[in-house]
Amino acid sequence: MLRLAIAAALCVSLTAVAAEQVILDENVDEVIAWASSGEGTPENSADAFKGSESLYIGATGGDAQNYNGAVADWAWAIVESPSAATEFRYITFAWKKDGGTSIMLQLSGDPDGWSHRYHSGVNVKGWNPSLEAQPNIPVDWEVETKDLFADWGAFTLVGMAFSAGDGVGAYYDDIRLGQTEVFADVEAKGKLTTTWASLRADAR
Ligand SMILES: [Ca+2]
Repeated sequence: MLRLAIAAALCVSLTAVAAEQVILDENVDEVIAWASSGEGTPENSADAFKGSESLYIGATGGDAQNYNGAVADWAWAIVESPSAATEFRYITFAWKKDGGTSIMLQLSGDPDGWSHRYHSGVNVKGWNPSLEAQPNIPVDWEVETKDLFADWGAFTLVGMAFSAGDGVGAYYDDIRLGQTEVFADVEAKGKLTTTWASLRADAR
């Protein structure tokens, strides 16, 4: 019985891991290379939520962002019931700000272009539609997990914008697409997660 319970729990866990697509984590230089539009000043930062690097968007003026509305080879299908390897429903991301009032993540899609946005704090540029994740900016790393299909309906995700909003830099890390709302645990700094420990505790 105990063995069955562990096997069943592990099976669920492995399924969740298999159904994820990493957009941003330890590939910051690649992301900076494709997010080549915009007037932000991107850097590979050692201030990471996960692993050893995050994407920092310096924002000294202009549109205060870096983006690409049509990343090469991107055609992630956002659907109600994902099954194929390129189909997803959920997104998770970690972000924070050094101060200021605004942070935003924009998703470019077909149809509707950039009209899929999330922000915390003030939507200082007035870019809409945008859904508020939190009323205040994340002063430390915060993780947001969103149901893209529920929020925006079906679309094909083809691009992304990292938008610091005001004159203060913003950090992004651990952006993943998932087929379920349960993402694989992250061993973030100071937040060692416990998939196996939880399994063992449940089985006792
Ligand atoms: Ca990282």
